[in-house]
Amino acid sequence: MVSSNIEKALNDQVALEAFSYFQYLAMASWLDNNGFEGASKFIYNQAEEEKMHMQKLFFYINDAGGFAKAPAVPQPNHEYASLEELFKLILNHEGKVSTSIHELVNLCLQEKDFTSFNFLQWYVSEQLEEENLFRTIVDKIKMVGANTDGLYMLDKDLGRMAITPNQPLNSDMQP
Ligand code: OFO
Repeated sequence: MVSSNIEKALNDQVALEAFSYFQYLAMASWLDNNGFEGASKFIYNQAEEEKMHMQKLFFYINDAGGFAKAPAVPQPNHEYASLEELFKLILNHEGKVSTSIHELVNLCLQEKDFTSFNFLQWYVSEQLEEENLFRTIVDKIKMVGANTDGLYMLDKDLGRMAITPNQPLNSDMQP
């Protein structure tokens, strides 16, 4: 059975994953409204992944004898200066999510809650993948710069990744 400390920390993580879901939904909408159809599909897909992360934690809390609580979620940002800014914000946000997961794992070790520790290993790996994925995308966006042909191809590439999520960016970006 989870301690009250760990129950609270897990519920806080539910809230952070829920915020990620709504933040990515807002970003996907901005992308859709600004001509980035492929990137929009990709980020809608990521939003769905965040919802799954939230639900997986939510169900675990009750399975482990705690009480999962549906969180209040802060208003996400709706406006972005550019594709580059948006993806840099995601990379930064995922870094914060990783820190939060690592603190949670550390708490489990301190309290010798090896069941929750084991459960959270999936999130540790998932965060490594996500940070790596978004770092690659930010690097590609920087590489393309203001080249409109390059941006067009990158957007198409991101759209294809929405169909097969979390695949490495392939390099057929040249027209
Ligand atoms: Fe991408 O944050 Fe969930 O875990």
